[in-house]
Amino acid sequence: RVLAPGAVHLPGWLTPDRQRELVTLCRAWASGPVPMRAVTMPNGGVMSVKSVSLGWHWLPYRYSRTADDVGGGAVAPFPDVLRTLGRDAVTAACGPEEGAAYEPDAALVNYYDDAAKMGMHQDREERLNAPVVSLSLGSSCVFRFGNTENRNRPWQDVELVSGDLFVFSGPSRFAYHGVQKILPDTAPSGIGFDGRLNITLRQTGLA
Ligand code: MD5
Ligand code: FE
Repeated sequence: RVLAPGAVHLPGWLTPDRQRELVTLCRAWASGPVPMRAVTMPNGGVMSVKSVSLGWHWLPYRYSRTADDVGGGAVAPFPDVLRTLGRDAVTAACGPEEGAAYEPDAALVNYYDDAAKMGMHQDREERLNAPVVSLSLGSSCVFRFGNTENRNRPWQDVELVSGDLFVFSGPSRFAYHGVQKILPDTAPSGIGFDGRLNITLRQTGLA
């Protein structure tokens, strides 16, 4: 479960009930003030992943309180349910002291259809090295956990399954990573949607 120092994978951390509760919440967040949509990158490419943000709006290479790519709507507030979930997740992965200190203020909900992927990248828009919490729902994926130097080898390919928690902290916080492929027809029965959802919690260090 520890892939590298600070990179902790806890399979099946979310109970089936908790998974369904989060799917319901994601559905509501996806139709909030800023709808879930594919982000356009500065080079004009459109991401195959669709996303919606809470707390701070994620845009390529920056955070904003407004969705400047889709008409400037105000981002929905960061919900208490995710603050608590984030502390519980960091406690489970890193211990109670790190868990209690965790103050996530941004959530990014990513939706992958069976054809969507995410290329190798670092999450560097945050000003702090607080942990990133990743929760997977729906179909499994092949997640590529790389190194902190570049997007090339060495990497480890890990299957992330519905209910899995992954926490990236300390020396693994700024590792390169990506989603290589979605594994069709792998969602637990009763999850209530096709494809994969990933919720990440972050502490931006912004005010
Ligand atoms: C996903 N999302 O499955 C992943 C899970 C993203 C993104 O990559 O940027 O939306 S989060 C994986 C992650 C986050 C922060 C650091 C590291 C991995 N890491 O150091 O490997 O949709
Ligand atoms: Fe990322």
